[in-house]
Amino acid sequence: MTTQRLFFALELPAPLQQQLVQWRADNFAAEAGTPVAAANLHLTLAFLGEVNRETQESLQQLAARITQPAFTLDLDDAGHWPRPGVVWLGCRRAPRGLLQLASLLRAQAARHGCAQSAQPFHPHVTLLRHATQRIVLPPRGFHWQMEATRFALCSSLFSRGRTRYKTVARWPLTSA
Ligand code: 2AM
Repeated sequence: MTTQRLFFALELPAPLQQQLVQWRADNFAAEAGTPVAAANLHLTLAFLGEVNRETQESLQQLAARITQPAFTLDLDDAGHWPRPGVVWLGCRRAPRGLLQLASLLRAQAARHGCAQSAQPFHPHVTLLRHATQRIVLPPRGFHWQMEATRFALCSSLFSRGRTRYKTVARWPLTSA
């Protein structure tokens, strides 16, 4: 049976992706790690792994029934996880709406056999991969704000040495 590697995510608006790429170039040395392509910058809500068509359709139906309010996300934190080699941007205070949405999607995924990490959910946008050496993080004071008005199901494809993310479906969050 054919499967796709899928995850639920918040997409970042293209202008924000460009701002983050510029900030990354200004603040990290080229040898710090492998930069994630601008179009691939996103915040994962729930990772599903390899999913067959039937499971995908069930999870899409459940996603379409979610009624959660839109929320504001402040990207004002950064960190380095040396073991997976990830440099990330995140929020000092994750909005409750984000945590609720991720928690719901992760629970639905788990009920459909998509194993969820035992680690607590730490919302983040991965900026660099293969960042296993010591990293000097930029001083605090950076801050980007975005309105999360929708969420998406994305697929991850690896071909010709590159990872590409493609949006499979999107659903709106309700306006306040
Ligand atoms: P990362 O950015 O922290 O690596 C697509 O691969 C997205 O799913 C990425 O945002 C990635 O998170 C996340 N992801 C990949 N494998 C994962 C896993 N085993 N558990 C949780 N998230 C994962």
